[in-house]
Amino acid sequence: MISWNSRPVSSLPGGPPAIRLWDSASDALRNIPHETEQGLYVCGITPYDATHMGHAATYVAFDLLNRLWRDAGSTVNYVQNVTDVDDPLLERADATNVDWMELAESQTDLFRTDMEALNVLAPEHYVGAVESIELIVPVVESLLERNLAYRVEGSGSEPDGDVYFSVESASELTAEAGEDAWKPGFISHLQADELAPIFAERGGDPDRPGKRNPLDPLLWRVARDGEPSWEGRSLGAGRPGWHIECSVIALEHLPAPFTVQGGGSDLMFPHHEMSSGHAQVISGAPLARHYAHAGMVGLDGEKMSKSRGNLVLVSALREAGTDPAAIRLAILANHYRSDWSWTSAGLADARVRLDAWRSALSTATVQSVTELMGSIRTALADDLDAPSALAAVDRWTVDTAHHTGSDEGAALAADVFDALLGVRLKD
Ligand code: 5CA
Ligand code: ZN
Repeated sequence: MISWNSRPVSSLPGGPPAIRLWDSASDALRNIPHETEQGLYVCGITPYDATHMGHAATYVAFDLLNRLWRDAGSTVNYVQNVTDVDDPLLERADATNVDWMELAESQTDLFRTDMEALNVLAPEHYVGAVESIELIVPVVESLLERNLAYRVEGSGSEPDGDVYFSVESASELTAEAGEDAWKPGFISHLQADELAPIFAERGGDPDRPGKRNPLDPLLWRVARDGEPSWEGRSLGAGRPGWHIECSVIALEHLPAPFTVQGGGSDLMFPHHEMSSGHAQVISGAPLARHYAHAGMVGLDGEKMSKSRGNLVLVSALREAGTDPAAIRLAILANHYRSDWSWTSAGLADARVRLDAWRSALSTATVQSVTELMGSIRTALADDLDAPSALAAVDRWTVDTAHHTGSDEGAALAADVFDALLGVRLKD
């Protein structure tokens, strides 16, 4: 699938200190060792109501990591998927009486435009679920052959043949991996009795008759009338489950284990736990070394989501004339791991801040900007602490207010804000 266009990133003198990032699986800050190539997989959108501020915040968070790694001299292999066929997308298409493919294409297009406007660097590989089905089918066949998956008989209106992943068989197989043994709960740290209700809320079907374990997730859904389906060789016609999509796409483009698997905190369980479980039994290695999650963005105290209908869309703000750099600054004023609410006051503060930064360019000297660059790098290397980085820039605008700036200072400042924070002060 085509991705979007990234603006070129200027390379800056020097580089950041050692990078630390919160790892949800170990529930601790962990050093990310320097590597010539870093691998990043961030779960992409299900394209039916893009791009709300929660999506935007998650992709801006991982964009900071991408930019910081590049600043450290690494190349970054960034992979992102598009869940361009799944139940919620089909349900929305049905409810609004539009063709599901047109809905997916138009929403993916809108997302690309929003990402470009927000100056989010494009992934190296932007991959749809539909275009990956031919890779997914043999993987599910092999899981069946290895008894890590099984077919469920039909009951009621459900046909025979849906394929499920056995969490128990996968846990047993990986048990000898010691610390790396896989089991549900390893990222989310949810207790055993909390898993099934959350699984049900997030697309799982714990009560489906015939399953060996309520938490077993769907790998292949055989064709139903009125639903799209694809040729599935020995699986029969159907479509893939959600988690296997991300496992197969990640393994196709990244070596296991790659550096960071990312997404919003709503994906820890079941999505990231199941997709890494699939990947671990497929490849024999854990999927990633770190699991990083962005907090949930709400509106007036509620999680922002399509189902609640309380969305603030990037495209609507852009159409109303909002500078995308101000949207980005409003996001960056919150630490990526915190849950926070989008407010018009936050956006108004970001506009004031952006104006102040723009005015300060005329007072920038190479020396003051070089010091500021060090502070921004230190803040970002400490678990992507953007609010501290923004505070350092604010202090710099005040401290240098009476300086006589230089063209070189102004150019360096613009490059620093763009390369490290993705905030463009000039076009
Ligand atoms: N297609 C799947 C991932 S494979 C999916 O979750 N799609 S999504 O459109 O629902 O979300 C896209 C990304 O935005 C995910 O990383 C998700 O965790 C994140 N996200 C969704 N809602 C919010 C929110 N309210 N706040 C922050 N991030 C969010
Ligand atoms: Zn995913």
